[in-house]
Amino acid sequence: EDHDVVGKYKQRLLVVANRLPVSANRTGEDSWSLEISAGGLVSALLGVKAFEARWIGWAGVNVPDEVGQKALTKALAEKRCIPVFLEEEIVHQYYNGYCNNILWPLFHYLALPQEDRLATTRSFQSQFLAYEKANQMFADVVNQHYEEGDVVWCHDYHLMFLPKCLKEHNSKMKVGWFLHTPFPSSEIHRTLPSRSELLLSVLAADLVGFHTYDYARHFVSACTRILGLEGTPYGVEYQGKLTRVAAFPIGIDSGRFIRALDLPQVQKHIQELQERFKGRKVMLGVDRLDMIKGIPQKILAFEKFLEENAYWRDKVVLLQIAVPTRTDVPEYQKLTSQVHEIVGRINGRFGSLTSVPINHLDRSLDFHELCALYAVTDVALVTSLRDGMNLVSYEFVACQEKKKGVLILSEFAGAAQSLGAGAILVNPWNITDVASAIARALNMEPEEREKRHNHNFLHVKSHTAQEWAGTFVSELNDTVIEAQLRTRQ
Ligand code: ADQ
Repeated sequence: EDHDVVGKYKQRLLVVANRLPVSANRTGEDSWSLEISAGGLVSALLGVKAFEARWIGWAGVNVPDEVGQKALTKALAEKRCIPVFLEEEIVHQYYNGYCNNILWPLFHYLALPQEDRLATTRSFQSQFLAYEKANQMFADVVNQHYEEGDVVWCHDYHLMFLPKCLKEHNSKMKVGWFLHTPFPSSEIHRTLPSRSELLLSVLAADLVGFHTYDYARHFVSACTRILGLEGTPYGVEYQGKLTRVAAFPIGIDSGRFIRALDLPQVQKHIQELQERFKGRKVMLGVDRLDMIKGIPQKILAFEKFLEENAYWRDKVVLLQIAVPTRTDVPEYQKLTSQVHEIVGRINGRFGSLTSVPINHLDRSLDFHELCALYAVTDVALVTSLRDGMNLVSYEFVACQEKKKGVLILSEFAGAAQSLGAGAILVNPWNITDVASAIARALNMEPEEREKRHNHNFLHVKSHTAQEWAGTFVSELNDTVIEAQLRTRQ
């Protein structure tokens, strides 16, 4: 299994991420049912045929007993997944606390709410200790399974401490780290009490990757200003070695979306949707319900548009699909009720007995429904306040070969760097700006729509997730070889 068709040895790739790409349900004392969740990362790595990938991560469930742990480990092995078991208290402090309450808002330039600020400052130290401890537990599992020659690819802000733990154990291990969120300006990173520890640990990796050149530059400035290290166009000099820092913009498995549009069940959904929204233009938002996605701002901008454009009131509908996440965090509960309140108010104000301007759903859609929805949309609205990349904008473009609809895209999403020329870029904080972008998109001439769509489609089709993963891993291999050559010289 570690050889390809011509019998050539395939390099093993250990992908370490906080969550395994499966959801696990316990069905008995020693039995589990597993479902693979087809996220972007999974399809990206499925496409990388040159490597033999294994996943290491937390299964998202608390398994305190040994019988359960053994059974889950065995079931996961069939899916090439290796679990890291985390106790409930660690999950609370490391995952809910340090990762989601501190790093996530900070990396997205979102301030903590006033009343929580002091509480967070107080719990900071214990949460950071839990973060280090959890990262060490991930490292222990990697070390157990590592074989010489493997490539270890660590993912995201949950595991910034991992490269250091791994290299301390085995300095020869090839270690890469990739951040899926933005890396903020060094002035923001400076406010973190553990600012230096995190940077030094990431620098232990051989290759450090970000979605955009700006994030990479912010990281290098943070190393220069906070640690006093020397930055070069290639990376950062640290302990006599160069840690390579570069941009690797992610993409999607565009073929999967394009092919899905021809499936009979997707065609059926498309017809139903077209029937349901006949005579009206469809505007679409698809987001995890998260502060960073700017959902209330988007809906307020839509309200402003309706206020100013009476003509469009019964001719347009906004479908906002917001899948709830982190539902046990009070901030997220507050956001849900805030969105419900605004939607209710606007529908009361502009709705009629037979139709409402906003259809808001608090759930996720399955892949086929999602593709159909993307295909019937006239205008997609992505108004993230900050977003590492934003794959929804890519998925929309992939499904628009027939319609050639318009993408309204936040200038604060990483995707603005790649799809900016085809999209209408907006500042999501300025609802007047977004409202006029909506008017412009709905009135856009077909020739201009086509030109803009073609630009974006070409990009989405040629910059795939598979290519992203392949480039990162081969660059990691090259970086290590170059470093070895340099030490020999
Ligand atoms: P996310 O913040 O989750 O990812 P995004 O890149 O848009 O954001 O990916 C979301 C994925 O979930 C998409 O594939 C989308 O189809 C799916 N999804 C979202 N809402 C859904 C719904 N209601 N129903 C069904 N599916 C839904 C993080 C970073 C991003 C970065 C990615 C990848 O925050 O900036 O682009 O990682 O690196």
